[in-house]
Amino acid sequence: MEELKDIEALLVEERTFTPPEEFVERANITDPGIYEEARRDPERFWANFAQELEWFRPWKKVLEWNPPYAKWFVGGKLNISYNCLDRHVKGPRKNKAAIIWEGEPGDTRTLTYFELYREVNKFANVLKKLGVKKGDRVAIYLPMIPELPIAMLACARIGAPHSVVFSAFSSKALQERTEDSKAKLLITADGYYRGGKVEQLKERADEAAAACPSIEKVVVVKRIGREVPMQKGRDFWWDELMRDAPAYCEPEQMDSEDMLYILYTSGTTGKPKGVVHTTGGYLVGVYATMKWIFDIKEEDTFWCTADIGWVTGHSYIVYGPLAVGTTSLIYESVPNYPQPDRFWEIVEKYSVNIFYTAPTAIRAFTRDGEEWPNKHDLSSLRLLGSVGEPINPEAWMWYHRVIGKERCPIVDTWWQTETGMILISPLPGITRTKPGSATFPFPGVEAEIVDKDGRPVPPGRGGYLAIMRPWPAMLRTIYGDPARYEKYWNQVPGIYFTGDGAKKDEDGYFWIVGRIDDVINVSGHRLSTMEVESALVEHPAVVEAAAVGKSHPLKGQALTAFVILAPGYEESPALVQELRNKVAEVIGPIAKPDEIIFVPDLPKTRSGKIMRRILKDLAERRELGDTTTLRDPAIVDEIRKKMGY
Ligand code: 7RM
Repeated sequence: MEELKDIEALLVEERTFTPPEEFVERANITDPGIYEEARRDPERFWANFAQELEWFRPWKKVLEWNPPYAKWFVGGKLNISYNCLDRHVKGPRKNKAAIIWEGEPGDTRTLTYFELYREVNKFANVLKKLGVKKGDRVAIYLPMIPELPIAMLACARIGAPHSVVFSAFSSKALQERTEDSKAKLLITADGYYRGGKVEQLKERADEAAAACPSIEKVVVVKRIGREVPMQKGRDFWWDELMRDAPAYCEPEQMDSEDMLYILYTSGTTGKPKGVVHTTGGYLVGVYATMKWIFDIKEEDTFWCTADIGWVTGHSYIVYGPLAVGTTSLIYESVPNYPQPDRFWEIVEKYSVNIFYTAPTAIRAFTRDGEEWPNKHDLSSLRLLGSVGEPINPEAWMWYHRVIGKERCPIVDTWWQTETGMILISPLPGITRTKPGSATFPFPGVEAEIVDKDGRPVPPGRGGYLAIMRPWPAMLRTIYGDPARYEKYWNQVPGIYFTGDGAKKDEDGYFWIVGRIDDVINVSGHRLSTMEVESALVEHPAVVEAAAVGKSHPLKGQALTAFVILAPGYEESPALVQELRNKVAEVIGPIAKPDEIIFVPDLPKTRSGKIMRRILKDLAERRELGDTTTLRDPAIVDEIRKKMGY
């Protein structure tokens, strides 16, 4: 409970910002009465959104709740690709831009709804021809190119759950996820651009495919046009397959509860969890939040800067934006290539109206200086969003002033891979915001700050962030591991424990502090310290390792690893490099520890449990908490001296 004390100590921000009048005048939702209305009848509230979508067969029951298992829109039949494409192609959005894409070198592609519809239909036929059937899993290891959403929507069209693996993850990470999902097809590319360099994606994909017997075929997109190894009979070029694919593929009539996708996310153990999302509830959840939180208007261009390899990209680059029929911008690469104003150049070039990014990016921009955004016309922007980690009030104020020119509301949106949709956020036409607070649960969502017994704690007190009733886009299980799913709900039966610590202030605003478990958040990327530890011990020089998160001014959190060396190994800068590279190889470069500290032993309790709280104090170089329960308290002093504080 020590972490919960820190939460209470958090400063309360006094500044508040009311939605600007000209924003409220046109906002999609402005009646605060909606919160009460949704509370009185949440099922009707969600059903109203569901009615705006197209169902092949209507649902019989909105919610069936047998804790911890929920079914939404029971008996309903629909197809999410039909709702994202066919529904729009039938009307005036037919030739509206669905996707505007910009590559790192500055090449661009625009796909109208009709063009995207045709590509998705064709690729759905390609999948069928390659033997993919309803229920088969498809692994997608693609960079941020239009073929990624095309592949996802094609899978959804034929009812084959996709498992997208972030393209910056290593081949081992891809392998581990593919072994778990037992995907039969893998879709990848010849490479992609990152900071002026070409990433050799195909080679990484090959390593994983060679180790995964479930993979029968591999489809390769030409992004770069470089020579890559192609295995005869197994590997096929995307463009060649597409050439003679029929232009129409009948959408599969999916049950509301049929699986849409698996997305792996870090938990507290070394093994990532395959979060399972289904069709009907997920679509309703992302559709509703798109409409009300991002206040989408017909003429808007919406840009979410996340990678589609993370849930933010699934819900708010692909499914949410296309469900509401907006124009979704996709950019291939990093914010600072070739210069720190790349994002602002893109906002100006395409006249972006709604911009959704992560605090880590905002903090980097504040460092680069105001001159970069100030070079560009940002007057098209009308709404800003933040996601992935707590936004510190200073970054919030900078975002508000320098990017939003004090006219754009900011929506700080709290959610998780597991929640599928935003659950806590301002409604930009209603909510008076406070910098650093995600404000209130979305209507129909019941969130609380509770103690370990699930009892709400008074305002100002730190506690666990919990969701008190099911919501439509919630995860349905962990793929192949229902026990791990049940854990979310086991602490107090029927209550979903998020793993985050938070508090409410006197006005009922939610302040989310971050994880209270061993999950950390590096630059908005969710990682498990256990995964990093198991990567380190794969190196022969390492006997034991413990990794903890420490606060970092740009990344939010960074990793410090404490390592016990095997006999015969000496510490050296070269070894530090080797260990960092090992982590990059096993997980990906984002997981490299900032700091590796070689120690003779780790602080352990008498029962041999590593005391992470003390390691965190050490990593932060602060006063150490109680060390009396340690088996060998002297070890801590030794480590501290070594760290020079
Ligand atoms: C969408 C996403 C989830 C974890 C979550 C939090 C943290 C996300 C916010 C936030 C404070 C926010 N999915 N988090 N958004 N913390 N304010 N607005 O990030 O599964 O990758 O991570 O991220 O700790 O539990 S995720």
